[in-house]
Amino acid sequence: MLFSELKALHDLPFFDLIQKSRAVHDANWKENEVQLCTLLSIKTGGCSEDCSYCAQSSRYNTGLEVERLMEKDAVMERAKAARATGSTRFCMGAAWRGVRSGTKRFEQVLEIIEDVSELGMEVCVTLGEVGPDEAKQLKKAGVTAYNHNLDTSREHYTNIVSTHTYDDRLQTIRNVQDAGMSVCCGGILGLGETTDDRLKMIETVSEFNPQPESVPINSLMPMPGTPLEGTDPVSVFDLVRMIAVARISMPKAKVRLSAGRTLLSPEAQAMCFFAGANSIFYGDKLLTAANPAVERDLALIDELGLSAQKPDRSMQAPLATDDKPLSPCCKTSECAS
Ligand code: SAM
Ligand code: DTB
Ligand code: SF4
Repeated sequence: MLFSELKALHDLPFFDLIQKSRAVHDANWKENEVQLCTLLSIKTGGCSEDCSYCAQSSRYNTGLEVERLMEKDAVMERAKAARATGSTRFCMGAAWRGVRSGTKRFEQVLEIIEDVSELGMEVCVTLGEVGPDEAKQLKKAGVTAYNHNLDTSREHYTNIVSTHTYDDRLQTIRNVQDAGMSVCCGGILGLGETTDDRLKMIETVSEFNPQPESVPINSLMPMPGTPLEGTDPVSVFDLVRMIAVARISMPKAKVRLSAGRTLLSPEAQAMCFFAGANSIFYGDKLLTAANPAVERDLALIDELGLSAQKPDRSMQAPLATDDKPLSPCCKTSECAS
């Protein structure tokens, strides 16, 4: 959806906007379901990149202990525990700029994915940049979706990260889609961006062809020691508006109410679900930061009469439509399309 259309929606009176997004939600998501995704950081800290929101960048003194890639058995234990609490999607994250075929660590990750995908949950990974070969191997190993966020608008991105570019991010997304994997792509609110930056990010993501399978909307968790420590929290109404425009512009995508739920009351979360969010990160920890306790989430889900969405291991990636070009890629001269 184009920026001008998103802007017009966003600027509607609050109730008009959420009425519209609720109608789109009801037309596309008949059941009152919420997807429960559990995160695990399989490689924590020591990252070469300088993303100014991230506790895992080696550029900042965040007090985080750097850890090696987890052993497969330890990951399996955590995945089984997540399944036992009712989680339907297991998302493994690594603090890397990216991965390369033929390296030991990539081989290890592929082995982990192969085993985790036997457990019946959807398997998502977020490992940073991947090329066409890596993307194909990840799909073959059993990944159902690849998470790679754009995080903010192209214009604001350079204020947040200097070690890689927006085009690098787009190229990875395109590689993932070309390999036939579903893309999970969203952003963070609260990085000092304007409302227009937020809407530009939604424009870029919603204009992907095919659209993403899921769209995480994170609120910044201001991590001690990062340049964004001490940043003001995002207003609940701004968050709900962004969820609503994401729902309207990407009717079939799961819209995930992601990082930052510890800062939200149950009533604020209920408003997010009403506006079209239908997925959460579930489990006491995100990657390094806190998340609401499982018991509290289950109580909220029960209170609202929601139920957990079943996993779809045979999930087909959304299909591209013929009437518009495929998702953009890096646009450099070496790149053919
Ligand atoms: N290194 C990989 C990458 O950058 O794509 C994967 C891991 S990275 C931590 C995944 C995503 O977590 C980021 O793109 C960002 O959206 C989110 N994230 C990281 N730190 C955050 C924070 N402090 N608050 C909110 N979201 C955060
Ligand atoms: C996403 O959009 N949010 C998740 C997941 N994808 C990888 C990560 C949130 C991280 C929050 C900060 C932390 O735990 O360090
Ligand atoms: Fe590294 Fe990803 Fe954190 Fe950026 S967001 S510093 S790439 S782990």
